[in-house]
Amino acid sequence: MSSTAMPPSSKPQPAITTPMSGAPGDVPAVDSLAINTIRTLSMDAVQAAKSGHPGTPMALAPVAYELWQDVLRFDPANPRCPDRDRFVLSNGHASMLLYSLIHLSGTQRVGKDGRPTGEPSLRIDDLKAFRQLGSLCPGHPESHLTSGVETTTGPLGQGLATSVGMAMAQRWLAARYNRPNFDLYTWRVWSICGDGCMMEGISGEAASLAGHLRLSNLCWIYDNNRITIEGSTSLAYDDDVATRFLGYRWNVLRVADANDLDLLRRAYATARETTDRPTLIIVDSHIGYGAPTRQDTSAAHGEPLGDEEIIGTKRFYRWPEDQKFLVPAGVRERFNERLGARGAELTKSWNERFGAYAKAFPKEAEEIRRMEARELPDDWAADLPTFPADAKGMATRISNGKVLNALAKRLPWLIGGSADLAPSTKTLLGFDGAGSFQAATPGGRNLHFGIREHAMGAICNGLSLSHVRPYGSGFLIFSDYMKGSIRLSAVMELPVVYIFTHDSIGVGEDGPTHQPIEQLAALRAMPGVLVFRPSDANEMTECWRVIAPLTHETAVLALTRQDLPTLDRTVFAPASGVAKGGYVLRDAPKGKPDLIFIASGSEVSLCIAAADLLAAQGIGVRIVSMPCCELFNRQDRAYRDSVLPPSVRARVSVEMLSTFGWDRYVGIDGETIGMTTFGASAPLSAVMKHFGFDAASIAARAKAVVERVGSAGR
Ligand SMILES: Cc1ncc(C[n+]2csc(CCOP(=O)(O)OP(=O)(O)O)c2C)c(N)n1
Ligand SMILES: [Mg+2]
Repeated sequence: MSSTAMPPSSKPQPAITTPMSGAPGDVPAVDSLAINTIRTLSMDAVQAAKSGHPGTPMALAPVAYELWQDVLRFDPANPRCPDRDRFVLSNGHASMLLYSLIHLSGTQRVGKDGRPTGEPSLRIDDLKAFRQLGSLCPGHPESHLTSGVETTTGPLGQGLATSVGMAMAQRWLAARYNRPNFDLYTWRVWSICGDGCMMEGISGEAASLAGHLRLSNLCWIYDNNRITIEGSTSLAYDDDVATRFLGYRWNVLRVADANDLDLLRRAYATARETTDRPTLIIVDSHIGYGAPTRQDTSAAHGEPLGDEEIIGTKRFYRWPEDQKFLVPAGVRERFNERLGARGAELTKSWNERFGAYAKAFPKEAEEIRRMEARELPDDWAADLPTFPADAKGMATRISNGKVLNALAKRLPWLIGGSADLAPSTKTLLGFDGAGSFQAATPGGRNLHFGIREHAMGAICNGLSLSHVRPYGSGFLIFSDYMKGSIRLSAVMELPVVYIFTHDSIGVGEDGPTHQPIEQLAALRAMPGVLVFRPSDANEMTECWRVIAPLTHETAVLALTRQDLPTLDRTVFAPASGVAKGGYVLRDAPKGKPDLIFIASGSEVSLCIAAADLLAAQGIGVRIVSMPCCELFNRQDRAYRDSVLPPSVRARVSVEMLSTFGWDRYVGIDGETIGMTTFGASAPLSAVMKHFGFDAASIAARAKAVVERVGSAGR
């Protein structure tokens, strides 16, 4: 199919109510007016901000308009209706497209409880404040900020992968909660994306999984404009995208002209009618559509058009050239008439469906209510295990598996899996009925992400945005592969749980490529993330006691491959100290300690052994277990000082990872024992000995600190 011919730059200026320029067929005048309103709002906002991306909203206005007005089941008056269709703008730089739609549709602002507040989500003044400090229209859409934005996008490809998580959530929720004659969950997911999203590897990972899972509730709309920042895509991109997606087992459609509402409508209908696979619609468009000199150029991508170009473009749209942020009469009403009317039906039908459901299935309805509110079942902690003291003990990956299973039995919407490492990460839910999530069994609670870490993170985000409680697991070293997704969990304030095992050079034989060094420090540096590294099985349980109730924070667990002793809590302090992030695990036998060891995870038991050696030499040691630095930092000064008294300056931190970040705890006189190089491939004990992680070496270094700091420092 061929594209429409391009507009000449010097058209006469007819009246504002004429049909949309360049649109084939009969587009009602009011619809062309609405489409051009989206375009001009986008141009004006970017110009006012002196920054942003005008060209893509201009090109995609008809694509998104047709989708929202004719297809999307979304109620602007109730934007969190649980059974709404999800719209994801994966090319987040085109944010003004979404903001314009949210504004024109009269989408309501919702409160923390998800209920409409009676206020509009975005007023015209918010659009005028695009990209300004504190604005509800930030540079890229942020879901925790702006009602109507389903997910934060901007890092290209993330939105697409997140949309797969949303589609999986629909499948899972439908399988668990729908009943004959009670189709509670029926939503579809529509995502718009560009060349950048297509080029990023994460979209390939996600598309591959979506194809495998036959997610026919998913449709991606690819803006095939052949332009990215550096210029034509011919610089770096020759994929035959259609063939690629056919290979992923998707249905592939083409719309040769982004202005052809009729073709778009038919493509959307085909996507909806396709029941055995996801759909990709490849839409040819012209970035900066209508701009006299910038159309089809990368100059339309990421900078304001400039006053002169805007005048020329408005002339082409037959728009009053001197008006800014103009919303002609009839446009908002048109949204009410179409999207709004359908949306009201959606809310009404949901309320009726859910009301009747609640009568027939009160237990399930109560589950849904709690899930939507991010509340836990009353008895969620009933089966959490306590582990008896055991010198051999078990790896924290093993104890985590036990705690996770105990929790999952009581928290039915806790679902998750691994990037092909469940036998190693021990995250499989093994109880009867847990099942495996597959196309034919979408109620399964064990997800198989395949070897796709980056997409796994984004899919977890999509699941979490849909209010199921997800976890994803893998090796700590490969957290690097999914950092972009983890970061977005935190930015969106989502309580996703990442379970990373093989958390140190203790991995042994696999060697430096598999031995994390700087990964934990990087995760700890991320705002909004709580990083837990428990030191034994009982701390493991306590970690989950903190993690399960989280509603707005992302959690990371760093767990060992190797066994760790289960401490005798009649000798050591209770593991409930985990809730404070760090606590005195064992104090010096009498009075003020000569030395404080601060450690996490596997190094805690190492410090106990070193402390015993030092005790024999008359050095009194306090051992502080620090499973979660972020929680410890939140405690008041009195508590922190009680754990790390300022007067005790001989302090040694021990972690078989980067020492980065420990200085703040050991202070100027202390010492950080950790890794400053990559690891080595050898059996565990040889690696530990080689890098000085044995009790005798640690004790010797700690003793030197005590001697150096001396009595003056105490
Ligand atoms: C992961 C990632 N890398 C780089 C960028 C910076 N970036 C923003 S838009 C863009 C080009 C995108 O091209 P395309 O998706 O074709 O968008 P269009 O210009 O057609 O709207 C780039 C490289 C980004 N946002 N995310
Ligand atoms: Mg492009």
